[in-house]
Amino acid sequence: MTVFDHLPYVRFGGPDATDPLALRYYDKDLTVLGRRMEDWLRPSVAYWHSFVASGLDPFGSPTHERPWFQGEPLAAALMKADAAFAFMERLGLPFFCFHDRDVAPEGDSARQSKALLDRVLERIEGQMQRTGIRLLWGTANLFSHPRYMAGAATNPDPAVFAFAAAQVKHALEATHRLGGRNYVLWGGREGYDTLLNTDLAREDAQLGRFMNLVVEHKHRIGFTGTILIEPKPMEPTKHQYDRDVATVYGFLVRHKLLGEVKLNIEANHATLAGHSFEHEIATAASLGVLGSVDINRGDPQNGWDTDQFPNNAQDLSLPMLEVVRAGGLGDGGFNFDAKIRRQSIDVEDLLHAHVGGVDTMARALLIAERIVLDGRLDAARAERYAGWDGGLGQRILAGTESLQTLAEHAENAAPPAPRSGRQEALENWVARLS
Ligand code: XLS
Ligand code: NI
Ligand code: NI
Repeated sequence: MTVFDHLPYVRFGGPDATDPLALRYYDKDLTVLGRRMEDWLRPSVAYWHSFVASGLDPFGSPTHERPWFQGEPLAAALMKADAAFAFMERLGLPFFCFHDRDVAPEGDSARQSKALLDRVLERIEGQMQRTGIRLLWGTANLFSHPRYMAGAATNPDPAVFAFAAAQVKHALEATHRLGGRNYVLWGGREGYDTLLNTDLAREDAQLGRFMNLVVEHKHRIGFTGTILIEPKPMEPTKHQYDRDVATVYGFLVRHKLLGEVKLNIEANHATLAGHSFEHEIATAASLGVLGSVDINRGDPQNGWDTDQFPNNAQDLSLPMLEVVRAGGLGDGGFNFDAKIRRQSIDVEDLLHAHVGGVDTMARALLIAERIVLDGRLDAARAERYAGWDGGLGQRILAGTESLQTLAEHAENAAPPAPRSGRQEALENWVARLS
């Protein structure tokens, strides 16, 4: 018996359904632009937010009661695993994601922590086989324990680096064992709180070495999934080194990791970095490093990572359009890095949250489909750049023109006529298709 057993199995009911827990738009087998909806979205439940978060905030105690929050830690972890799969089975999404410390307790030593993790993995493996739910990605929690307060890979103490390396080795092997499709590195504490005590050059070198060690180990064990870095500009540190997509891209180039590592882009992290979510997805796609997405939303009035479930399909349609333009996420997916609010204390609230979230993504995908099928947006963009497809544009890009020849061209030609960017007309097209 688990606390989720009384919840209903979520079904597709269509837009006119009256059951509040029926899906209106997420019809997993529906063909959208030649692909099943589920294969576009590859939605995933985040173990930490759904089964570990307690409603604790900086001002107050936990508000969510779960039986596995108490008792002997290993027994509690096994109970949590059974409950998590009972919930996910009822929800019916294909994937989940976890940190090592979400699923298993930390032991007194690195060795004991690994043994505890292995013990819980057996249970999770059984549950995965029973339910058919797959692992989108695994990761290591290198930010909660006090040993990581000054960073994991970027810690001033190499002994902490070694501890983090052991943890990532175990978590990567656990991900491999469960058939995970990706492994995520989120550098929560890889940054600084003050420059007064921080050596930026050293910390960059340490982080680059760490990422290379992870990639080497991936190949050593034959893990075929993708290693992903998840950018975030701040919180918990004042400044995080993996600030945004462009910054991480520079890091990958600097440390020769291009082609080995892609990015996991989170909606709320994009906005914290001062970008739109669609900007971060489009940037990653244009640089060839789009890997996966952590889907959530922030709150425009709160300047932190509120990790709420998405509920606005129109907002999400432009990020979704960028994913569709990129041809999808490949082995990645949309992981609900989102949690229910502190006052949402009924277990049903967790199901409402996911049903609404996945329906919002489905609606956004359907809007993106209409935009693509309509074709005017892509046609307008292609037309805007048409000059670069032949003649002068192609010669410039091919490197056969010089400043000298271009100056001669400009001096002999009529001045170019400005053309409208047509933003309002394009916005109207999009709005009418939404
Ligand atoms: C926190 C991050 C975290 C990562 C996984 O802000 O989003 O949840 O996705 O460590
Ligand atoms: Ni995330
Ligand atoms: Ni986040």
